[in-house]
Amino acid sequence: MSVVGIDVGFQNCYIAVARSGGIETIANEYSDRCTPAWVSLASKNRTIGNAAKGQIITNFKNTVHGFKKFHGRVFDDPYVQGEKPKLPYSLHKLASGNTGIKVRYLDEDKVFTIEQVTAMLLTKLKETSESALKKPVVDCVISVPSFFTDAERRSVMDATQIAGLNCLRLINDTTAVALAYGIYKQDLPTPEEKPRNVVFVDLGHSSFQVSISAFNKGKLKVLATAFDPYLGGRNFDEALVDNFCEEFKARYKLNVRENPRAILRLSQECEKLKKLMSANCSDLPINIECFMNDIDVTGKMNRVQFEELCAPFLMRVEAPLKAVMEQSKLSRDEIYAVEVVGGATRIPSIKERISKFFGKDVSTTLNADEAVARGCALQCAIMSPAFKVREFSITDVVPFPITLRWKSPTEDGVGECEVYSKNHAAPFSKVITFHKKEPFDLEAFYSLPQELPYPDIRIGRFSVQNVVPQPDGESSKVKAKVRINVHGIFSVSSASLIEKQKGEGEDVQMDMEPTVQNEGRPEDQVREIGERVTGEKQDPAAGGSKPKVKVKSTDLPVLANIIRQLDRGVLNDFVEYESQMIIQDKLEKERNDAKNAVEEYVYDLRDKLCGIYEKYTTEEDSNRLTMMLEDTENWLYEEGEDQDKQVYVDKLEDLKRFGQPIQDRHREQEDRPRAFEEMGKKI
Ligand code: ATP
Ligand code: K
Ligand code: MG
Repeated sequence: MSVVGIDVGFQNCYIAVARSGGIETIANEYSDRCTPAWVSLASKNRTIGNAAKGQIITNFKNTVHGFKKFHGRVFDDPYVQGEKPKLPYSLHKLASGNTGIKVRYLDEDKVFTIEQVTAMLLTKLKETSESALKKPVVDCVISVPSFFTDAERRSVMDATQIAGLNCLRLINDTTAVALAYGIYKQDLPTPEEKPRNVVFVDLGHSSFQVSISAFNKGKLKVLATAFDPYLGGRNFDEALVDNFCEEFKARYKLNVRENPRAILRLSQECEKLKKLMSANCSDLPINIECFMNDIDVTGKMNRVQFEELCAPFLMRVEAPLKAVMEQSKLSRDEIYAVEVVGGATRIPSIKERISKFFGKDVSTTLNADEAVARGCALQCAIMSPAFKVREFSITDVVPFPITLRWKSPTEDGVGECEVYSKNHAAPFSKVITFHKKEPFDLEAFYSLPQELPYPDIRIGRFSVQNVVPQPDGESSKVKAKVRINVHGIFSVSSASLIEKQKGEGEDVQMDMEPTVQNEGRPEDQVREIGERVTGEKQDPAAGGSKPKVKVKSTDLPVLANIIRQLDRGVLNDFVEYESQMIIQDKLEKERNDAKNAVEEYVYDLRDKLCGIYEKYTTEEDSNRLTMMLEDTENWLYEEGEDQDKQVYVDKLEDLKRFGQPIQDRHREQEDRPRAFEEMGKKI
């Protein structure tokens, strides 16, 4: 069984695996531990990761990047609409209203869902892990931003399924970092002692996340999370791009905005400049040759100017820090350390602001790029029975409060109950008791629209079916179990109809503590019952003595209608289609390899015919072969440019029929003296 952790970043993805020596981050075929979150579609295949990024200038309309935040979003979402003009590829409104991506693939116009695009990226990451581990990879843990909602998380889960992965847990970025921090610490307070509180800050390319975790030996509890989902390194790049667009307009009369290729090149150069400014205070140049209309452009900037330009973004650093402290109710001197990760925390002014806010230096003891992936791999190791690792329990939090609403025979016609408050422990299950005579719907939604990263507060509708009155016509007692699962996803996971069977002895069935909340209505008595869930294992914490009544419990079907979720049938089609695309890529690779083999043979043999093979062939044969090689070379550039694999294989065979005898004669000669030597040794 594989133990793999994947950090799927907006810009950069990292993979960590558990091996006998511990956790290590692995490199891809470019010896790069970072795989860019880029996917490029073409007429014969897809390229993903580093190779896709290389396509950006030549195939920009079909090279997709910056798509992470389209998960769970409708096309009309303000964020999606805001991104649209900035992207070199096209977005498309799907029939469901969700965001799709429109590209040319296999010479056809094709719309992919965001789940499919992320699945392509995951396929690449899966293959990279498989070649490092030299075995199939299925089980994994994947990170998501702590502010990802249900719709976003479900969408990522669907992507993992399309890619053939079994995601054991979607873990929040900062929680993965907390695990990577805590698991090796030998000096954590004992469970009886006051915990050690550590702040984790992750500023990536697209978002800013902060959390506080309380550590004791063998466990961590997230106390609070806060975020700015729209603040990241990309904002700084964009500010630089805007700045130079204006400057180049004034100085060179260039309308850069109208040229997507130029914008892409400028963005790349601006990102480089931004990184250089992190290490350098002085004026730094930006030079782009043949930028537009054959004009070379130059510009410069220094850190002071940069900070001035980016002041509106720098100012946004403090709010989440303040929010997380307020929620945790800790004072600053109760904070043991502030650990920063994420590429954009390398901007000196960001670090300064964080350190000024907490009144202490920030710690950079974790690898800023790899900590999330390492945390994911650690979580995967903990959950995998195949791997021995120190027990470490994680309690995460609910980022946005969740409310349930249902029809009720009260004056206002609705019953409502906030089932999860902000920062409620997760994963977590609760049981709510209703008194109903007929099937009913539970509408789940986020209670605080202003906190949500998008406008649609709905989560879904859960229909509790087959509810009937008691034989005496009274309401039946219905218990509905609501749950935030290990991925941070909400559901009404089950329901049952409880019939009391009077006078049939005693038995404890109600193993939970009733009455946290009681609306006091005759029909809908809402009772909230706490029940901790650790992973998949339930912890029957409640208990105690209760009135013992024999009860009969009948499971009721719950029909879930989830907002913005991919249709399950369609999801299965996508699983199938992804494997077809994988095969297509493999075939295309084989075809290319066969073509390259012909090309290599031509060059190699031609060289050797005038060199080491010269004396093993006649001049006539040599001339004839040279002609053949030249014809083949020309053919490769003309009608041989784009042929089936078999054509190349046959071509190579043709050439070898003439080349091989020469090669054999040469080898024979070469081997003869060596054979004598060997014999000599024996004697
Ligand atoms: P997200 O977490 O938002 O999904 P990500 O995980 O892909 O995004 P990271 O890899 O953590 O993001 O960080 C990438 C960002 O960090 C980019 O904006 C990059 O330009 C920036 N960055 C990396 N190194 C430096 C540096 N030395 N100075 C300034 N910025 C840097
Ligand atoms: K990353
Ligand atoms: Mg990240």
